[in-house]
Amino acid sequence: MSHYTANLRDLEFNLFEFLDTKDRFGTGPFAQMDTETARGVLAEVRRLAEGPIAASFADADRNPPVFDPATNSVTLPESFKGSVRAIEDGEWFSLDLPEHLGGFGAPHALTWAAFEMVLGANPAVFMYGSWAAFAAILDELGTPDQKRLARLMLQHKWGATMVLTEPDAGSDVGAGRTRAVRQDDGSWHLTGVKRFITSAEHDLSDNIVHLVLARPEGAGPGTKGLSLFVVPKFHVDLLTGALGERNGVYVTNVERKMGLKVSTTCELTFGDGPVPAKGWLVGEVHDGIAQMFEVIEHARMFVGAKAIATLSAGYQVALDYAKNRIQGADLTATGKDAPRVPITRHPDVRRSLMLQKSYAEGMRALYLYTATFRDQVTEAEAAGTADSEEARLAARVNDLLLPLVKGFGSERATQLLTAESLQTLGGSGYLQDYPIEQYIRDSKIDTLYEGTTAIQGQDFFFRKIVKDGGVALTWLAGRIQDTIDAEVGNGRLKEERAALATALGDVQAMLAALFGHLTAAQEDVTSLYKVGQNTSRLLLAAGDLITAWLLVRQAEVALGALAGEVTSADRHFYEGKLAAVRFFTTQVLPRLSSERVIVENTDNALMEVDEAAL
Ligand code: ST9
Ligand code: FAD
Repeated sequence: MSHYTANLRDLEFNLFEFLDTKDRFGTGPFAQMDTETARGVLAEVRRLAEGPIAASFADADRNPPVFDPATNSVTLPESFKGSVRAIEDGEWFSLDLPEHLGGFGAPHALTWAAFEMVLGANPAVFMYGSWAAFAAILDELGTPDQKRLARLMLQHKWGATMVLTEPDAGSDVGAGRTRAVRQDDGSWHLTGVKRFITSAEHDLSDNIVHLVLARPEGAGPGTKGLSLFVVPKFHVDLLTGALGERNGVYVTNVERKMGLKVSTTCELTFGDGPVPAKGWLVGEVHDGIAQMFEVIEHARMFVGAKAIATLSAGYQVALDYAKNRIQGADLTATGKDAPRVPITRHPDVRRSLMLQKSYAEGMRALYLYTATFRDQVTEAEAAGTADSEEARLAARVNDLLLPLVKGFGSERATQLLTAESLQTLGGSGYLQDYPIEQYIRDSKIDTLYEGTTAIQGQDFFFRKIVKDGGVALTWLAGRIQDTIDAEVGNGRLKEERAALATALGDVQAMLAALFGHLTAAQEDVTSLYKVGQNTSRLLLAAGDLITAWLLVRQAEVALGALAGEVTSADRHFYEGKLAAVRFFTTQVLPRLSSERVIVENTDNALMEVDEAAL
C-alpha cells in the first residue's frame, strides 16, 4: 500500500473553483491546456505519485546512495531510479517548460498542483528532475551556445545543480571565495570548494551541468562581485551533443544526513588537479547574483510547496489512523464499560486534526495563489503587455508572497508534522512502520536550505516591503479589506470576517512598530536590532493572516456550492471548508494579538546581554 495519498479534491477545488486559474484554462498562452486536459494531467500525476513514485520512498531512505571516493562517483538505489524513470517516461518534467522548449502551455498553478503530488510522494524525485527548469533558465539567460547546451540538457535529461554555498559562505553568499580566471579562448578556470551541493553527483544521467557562482579575478567583494558560470561535468560537442573530456570538477564528499537521504548533498571541488575546471560566463555578463536569483526564486517556491505537500501527506496518514484507532470512551460517557470510540471523538484529537487540516489546505491555497501571479505575468508577456502596471504589480505580489511560501510554509509544516501529525498516532507514530517519522526527517531541511527562515523574514521585511515601498503589501492588504467588507456568506461567515479584521489590524500594528524602529535607526542605529528581533515573527504572523484570508474566501465558494445540488462527497468537502475556517479564525488568529504586543514592546535588553551569559 502506498504511504502517500494525494488530496486531489482540494487541488481541483483550488484550480477549477477557487482561483483565477479556472478562467485561464484553454486561453491565451494556456490555449493548449483546457480544463479537461488539466484534469487529465492531475489524474495521471496522482496515479504516478501514489504508485511508482511513492514506491521507493522508504527503501531509498533505508538504503541511501553510496559514494565511492576513489572514483568520485555515486550509486543511487535501484528502487529510486525506478521512481525517477516513472515520471521521466511521461515527460512530466516538461510541464513547466515554455512551449518553444517542448512545454504543454500549462499555467504555473496547474504545474505546481501536479508537482505537489510528486513532492508529497517522494520529493527527491522532483529534485533530481529539476534539470528541465535549470535548462529553461539557461535558455533564457544564456548565449547562443548556452541555449544550445540547454536544449541538449533537455534532450539527454542531463542533471543540473545550483552552486552557491561554501564552508564560510552559507546565508552570506557574498563571502564566497571560489575564483574564476579568464582564459584566452574566452572560457574561465574555476578554483575552490563548494559544499552542500544537491544532486552534484549521481548515476541517473551521463552528464551534469553545474550553475556556479564564482568571483572573477579582480572583482569586488560581496554578492555583487560574483558572476555565474556554467560548468559541465563532461565537456560537450555543442553540434552533436557528444560527450568529450572529463572536466576538472569533482565531488569529493557526500554528506550523511538526518533525512532526505537519497538526495545527494555534495562537496564539489573545482580545479584541484591536473585538469582545470572550465566554465563559461552565463550570458557573457557579470550579473551573477541576479541571474542566480532566477533559479533561487523557483527553488524557494519548490521548498515551500515541498513542505506543504509533506504536511498534507502527514495529515492524511494521521486522519486515516485516527478514524481507525479505537481508544478510550467518549468524554461525556458514564460508566467504566462505556463503549470505546475512535480517537476522532476526543476533543483534543479533533483540535489537532483540524489544526493540521486548516493549515494544510490554507497553505496549499497560499502557494497556488502565489503561482497565479506568475500566470498573470506569463499572460502579459504573451499579450505584449509585460510593461503594463498590472503585470508589474503581479510580479511584485509574487515576490512578496515567495518568502511566505518558503519561510512561513516550511516553519508551520515542520512544526505541525512533529507536534500534531506524529502525535495523532501515539507511540505508533514513532515507528518506521508509519511514514511520519521520515516525513519529519525529510522535511526539516525545508526551513534551512534556500535561505533559512531568518533570511526569509529579512527578505520579506527589508526587500519585499521596505524596498518595494509597500506597493505589493498595500495592494494585498486592500484585497483582505475587500473580503472583510464584503457581504458574501454573511451570517455564516460574520465572526470569521470579524476575526480577520482584528488580525489585519494586528499585523498592520506590527508593521507600524517595525517602521517606527526603522525610522528611529536614523538617530540610533541600534534600533535596527529591534527590527531584527521581529522579522521572523512578522513573517509567521503575515502568513497566518493571509492563510486565514484565503480560507475565508474558500468558505465563500463552499457556501455558494452548498446552496446548489451537491453529491454527498462534495457536501462533506465543502462543509470541511466551513469547519476549517471557523477553527482557524477562532483558534489560530487570536494569537496574533499577543504577537503584536511582543513586537510593540520590543526593547534591546536581549542585545545587551553579555555573550558569556547566553
Ligand atoms: C540551496 C538549494 O539551498 C537547495 C535545494 C536545491 C534543490 C534543487 C532543486 C531546485 C528546483 C528549482 C526549480 C524548480 C522549478 C520547477 C518549476 C515548476 C513550476 N529576489 O539584499 P542584497 C539579489 S541553494 C531576487 O544586497 P546581500 C539582487 O540581485 C543556496 N533577487 O543581499 C540584489 O541586488 P539588488 C541557497 C534578490 O547582502 C542582490 O541579490 N542560498 C533577492 O548581498 C544583493 O542583494 C541562499 O538562498 C530576492 N529575494 O546578500 C542564500 N534577494 O538589491 C540565502 C537578493 O540591486 N541568503 N537578490 O536588486 C540570502 O538570500 C541573503 O539574503 C543574500 C544576501 C545572499 C541575498
Ligand atoms: P549559516 O548561514 O551559518 O546560518 C546558521 C544560523 O545562523 C541559521 O539559523 C541562520 O538563520 C542564522 N543566520 C545566519 N546569518 C544570519 C543573519 N544575517 N541574520 C539572522 N540570522 C542569521 N547550497 C547550494 O548552493 N546548493 C545546493 O544545492 C544546496 N543544497 C543543500 C542541501 C542540503 C541538504 C543542505 C543542508 C544545504 C544545502 N545548501 C545548498 C546550502 C544551504 O542553502 C545553506 O545551508 C543555507 O543557506 C544556510 O547556510 P549555512 O548552513 O551556512 O548556515
